[in-house]
Amino acid sequence: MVTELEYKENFFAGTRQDLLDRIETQLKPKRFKHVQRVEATAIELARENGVDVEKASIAGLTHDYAKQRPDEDFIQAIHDYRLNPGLLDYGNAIWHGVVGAELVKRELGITDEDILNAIRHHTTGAVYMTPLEQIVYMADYIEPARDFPGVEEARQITHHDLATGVAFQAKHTLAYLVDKDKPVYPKSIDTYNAWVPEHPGI
Ligand code: DGI
Ligand code: FE
Ligand code: FE
Repeated sequence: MVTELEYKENFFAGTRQDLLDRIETQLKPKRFKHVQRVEATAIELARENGVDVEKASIAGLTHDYAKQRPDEDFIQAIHDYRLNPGLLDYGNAIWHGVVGAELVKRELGITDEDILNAIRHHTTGAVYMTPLEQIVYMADYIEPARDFPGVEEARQITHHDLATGVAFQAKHTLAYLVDKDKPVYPKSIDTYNAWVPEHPGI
């Protein structure tokens, strides 16, 4: 049970309830519930894959911390923290992870790079992802309220083999973006190239 989880390590200076309270101030109720479902799924995947459950909890809860911030906050952060100025060509869909991780670091005091990278890469994936990064990327995609054609297959594949799940999402998200004439962030294409040819037929 998630509610019984106590933070024993020092990835966040406070209890899980303290972290929940901080996140609740940032998110509308629907999004706040989403991050708790992502946390629960991430914990499940962490247990299945021998990954630190506390890190999975913190990364799951914080992955969309910045999702509801105004664009100006992200633009300011890109300048203040000297992030790649090319990021300015994108929008909230990309910023809330990549730039959001910097806000999590500064505002919540979470400095573990594995957790921060899990936040950074949760939307686009990355060429190299640690097991924790793969878990957050997948938990966001298959949490129980997700409902899109193929989600059940995605769940089965992911619980059977995490890396194959990553390839499945990279492929289907890219196909979705192309179908909808949406701009594709180069990192999403890099993720596709790194993961999909290695897992043909998914
Ligand atoms: O924040 P969530 O909604 O929980 O989930 P998310 O951060 O994975 O965002 C999912 C959306 O992001 C989904 O509609 C696809 C979109 N997305 C993923 N990669 C890219 C992208 N959108 C654009 N424009 N470009 C990308 O490369
Ligand atoms: Fe997100
Ligand atoms: Fe999310």
